[in-house]
Amino acid sequence: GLDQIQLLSPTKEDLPTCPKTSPFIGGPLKVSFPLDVTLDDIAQKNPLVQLGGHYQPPNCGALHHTAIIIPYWARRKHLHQLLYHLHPFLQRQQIHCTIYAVHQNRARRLTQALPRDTKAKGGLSRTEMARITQMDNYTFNRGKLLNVGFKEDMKENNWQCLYFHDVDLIPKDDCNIYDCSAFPMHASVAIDKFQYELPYETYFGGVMALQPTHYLKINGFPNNYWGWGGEDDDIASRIFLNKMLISQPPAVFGRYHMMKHGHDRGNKANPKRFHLLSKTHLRWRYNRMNNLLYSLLSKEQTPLYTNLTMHFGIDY
Ligand code: UD2
Ligand code: MN
Repeated sequence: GLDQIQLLSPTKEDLPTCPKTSPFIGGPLKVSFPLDVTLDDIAQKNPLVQLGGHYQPPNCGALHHTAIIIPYWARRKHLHQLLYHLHPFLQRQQIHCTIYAVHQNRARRLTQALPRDTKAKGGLSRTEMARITQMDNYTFNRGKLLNVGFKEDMKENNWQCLYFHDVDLIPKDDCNIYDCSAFPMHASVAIDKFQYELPYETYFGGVMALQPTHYLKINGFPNNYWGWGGEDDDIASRIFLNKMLISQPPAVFGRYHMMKHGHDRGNKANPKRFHLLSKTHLRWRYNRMNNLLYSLLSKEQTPLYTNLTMHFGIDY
């Protein structure tokens, strides 16, 4: 209600609320990529974006309060291109928002830093080795990054809507409004890489939007998917297990361009993902946001986004 909005934007209380449909949104977008765009260029083009990548419409009280959470690791070019497109897009939608890049600190492989004589003494057992490999923080963990993103940005603001957003997806239509609906939403339903179709029916990868209540109901995201794949299907299962449905924007609006990329180092397909997925119904209550082990190494407010860097511990 109105009280909540005033609480979220205390300085805007005498402004009229923004119209239901922003007058600035157009239709389909031509997505093109300027060469070598720098953060300074983007900041100059978006003078109303405040430190930390924060924005609220200057002339009306926003109807939507959305945090954008981007799991991120060594994709600087993609991040810059995404910021270049996303900031003006969100401004045209008159959304009050902050963009957070949740960055996994990539430690030097501990296995390389082991004392020289480890091998001489007979080496490590396979289990010890596996434990260390996980602990070295080298393998990417998208579920966990998203959990940290949720926890940290809710400390800053009472966000009503959370967009969990792959760094390489650019929205291609202004009518894909970045607000939330009654059910968790899968926004990236039509990606050019998949010929603008869902690759399979319960597919939930790319960009998803949840209200905090949805997130809490499903106990957050899984922390135990290391490497590529499966965590998005796990999240979809959690939603169904909690008797919610997944909503979608109309396919003509939910169009995205995926920037080209190969498989990243440290994000190999996780061979355990099918096994883990078969256990979601048993484990979703325990593997969750509450037993999330991490330390926040830094929180940096840059002109276009808030950067959260964390180091992971192991949890199960
Ligand atoms: C698909 C899903 C994605 C996720 C993933 C499996 C789509 C459109 N997306 O992505 O949501 O479920 O499968 O884990 O289907 N990242 C980095 N640095 C890395 C590795 C990953 O920043 O080194 C981040 C980045 O935001 C990236 C995301 O993780 O977009 C997903 O990784 P991906 O793009 O390599 O995998 P993809 O496209 O198969
Ligand atoms: Mn991708």
